[in-house]
Amino acid sequence: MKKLLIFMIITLLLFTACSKKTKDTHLAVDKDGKTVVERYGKLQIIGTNLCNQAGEPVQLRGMSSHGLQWYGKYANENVIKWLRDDWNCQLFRAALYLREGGYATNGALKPIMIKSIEACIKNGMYIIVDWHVLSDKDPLVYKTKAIEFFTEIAQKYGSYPNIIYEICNEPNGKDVTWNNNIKPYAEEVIDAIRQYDPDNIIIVGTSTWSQDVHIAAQNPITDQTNIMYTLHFYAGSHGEQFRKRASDALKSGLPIFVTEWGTTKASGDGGVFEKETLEWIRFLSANNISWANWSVNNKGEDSGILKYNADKTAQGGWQEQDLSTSGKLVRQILRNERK
Ligand code: IDC
Repeated sequence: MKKLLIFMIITLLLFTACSKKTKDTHLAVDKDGKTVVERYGKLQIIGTNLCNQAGEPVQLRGMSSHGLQWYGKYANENVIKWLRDDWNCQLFRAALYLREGGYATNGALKPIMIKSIEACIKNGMYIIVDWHVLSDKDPLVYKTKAIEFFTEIAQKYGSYPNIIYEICNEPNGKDVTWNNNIKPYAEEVIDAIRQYDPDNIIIVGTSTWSQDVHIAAQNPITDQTNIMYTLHFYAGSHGEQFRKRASDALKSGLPIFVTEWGTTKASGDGGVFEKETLEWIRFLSANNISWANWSVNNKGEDSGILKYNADKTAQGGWQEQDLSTSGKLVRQILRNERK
């Protein structure tokens, strides 16, 4: 009888400890008011896992901005705080395009990036500083600019645990390969960052719009720590084949971060694929893969979280009727209301 009682007490204690852990998971701010950065601190990679300062695996989830040159108005403190408090976002990704009116020709976008970084630091969120290689295809095209930019960011903010560098969003084009273009670019940019920031996480894009983690896995970056690799998917266009790639890459030792995914087709439009989205979400959770959803805008495209023209002043405080179908679904996922 006594043994049974002891057994029951131990089981109860273990259960309470475990459920506490589960409850804390995915909270942007916990019940004691502690932000995710206060709880997790400096991130690190152990094996293929993104881990907190204490070495425990964590999964971070949040929203990506749209291109800062178009919807940079949402990259402000009110919206970021709203995403933390109402959407339960632990991270924000600020997408600095180079082309299409981006940073290559518009230096005024840097202060918007800085504003996003400072808002995340103030609100205890992680921030992905995204160098949005896309229509430029080959990251080497803007290598010098990238080194200059990331050196400055690392110098100013490298001592904050909040910063995550994404040095190359989606290299693409048949002549743009991991071995000849992306890896050499990444090695130089990483060296530049590491002069000032020895340890925050750096995420490297992969070829074919960050779909080729299997290729990066064959020739990963060595002699560096806290490096991750990007896999992007859009639930209406990519499914099982990509999940298999991700599983295989993890098995071969490659740490993966889904820095961008959408509920729609790869065009960012074409309807919301709820069932396929939830399949992905379960896969990402089961594998502790962190993610950011594309994106915060009111352009009227299906992957945008706001309805066309909602919240024109970009201050957050959105009500249900302001949100698009994708916005409602992603908010529920982030709030742990859908799994
Ligand atoms: C798309 C935007 C769209 C914009 C276009 C410009 O949703 O409004 O006109 O960029 O290039 C990506 C890219 C991301 C794309 C997104 C959807 O990283 O920049 O945004 N996507 O097409 N990769 C796969 C899909």
